[in-house]
Amino acid sequence: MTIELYAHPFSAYCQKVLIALYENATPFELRMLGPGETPEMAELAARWPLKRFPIIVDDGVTVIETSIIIEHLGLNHPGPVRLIPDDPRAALEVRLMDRFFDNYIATPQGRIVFDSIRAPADRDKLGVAQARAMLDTAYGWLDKTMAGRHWAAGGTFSLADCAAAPALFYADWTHPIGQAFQNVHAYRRRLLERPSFARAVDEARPYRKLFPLGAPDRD
Ligand SMILES: N[C@@H](CCC(=O)N[C@@H](CS)C(=O)NCC(=O)O)C(=O)O
Repeated sequence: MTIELYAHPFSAYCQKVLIALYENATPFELRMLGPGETPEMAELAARWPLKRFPIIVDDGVTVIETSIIIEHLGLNHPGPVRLIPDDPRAALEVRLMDRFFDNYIATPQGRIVFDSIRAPADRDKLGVAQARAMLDTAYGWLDKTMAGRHWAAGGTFSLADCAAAPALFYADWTHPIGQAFQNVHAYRRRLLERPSFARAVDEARPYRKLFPLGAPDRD
């Protein structure tokens, strides 16, 4: 049975999974989410009441959470690109970097964007300031960590790079990466050149007007 992916092409976490699917040319059927209360949205809610996306349905089984989805794909639909190394210690480093990008880049980035679409009276000034400070600290740590590295966890493209690509892509739009962090800029450029991510970025271009802070005229 074909994998069903409930997703939207402009969503950062959906792009994380799309990269993994494109890396191994894994066949799937897109169940496009939104806008509004579509049947696909109702199916998502029925399968995962927290309604975070993407999810996949593989042979009738619902798989949630992007990192788990990518691990699931590696176990059940392996291809030539192994996104989790076989060596357990190397895999641990990949999982660490994946957590870093989700928790300390994508999460504060999302907090700033979601705050911007609230009514002015509901905005969280302190929360946004904390999110911006977290991004600056995370960029600084990443800049040191990436010195001498090509991909996030070393030599080969992995789950961590699937997480990094959309997270850094949108984070730089939301809270620009400082010029001092040249290793991060170079890594972000490498990610944009990776065909799997370049494809996800291209497919999302028609939706750039949805970016609440105004998409910059680049990338
Ligand atoms: N930890 C989740 C995060 C997924 C997530 O937050 N997805 C966003 C779309 S990029 C979402 O569902 N947003 C809707 C919402 O927050 O209500 C994962 O890795 O799958």
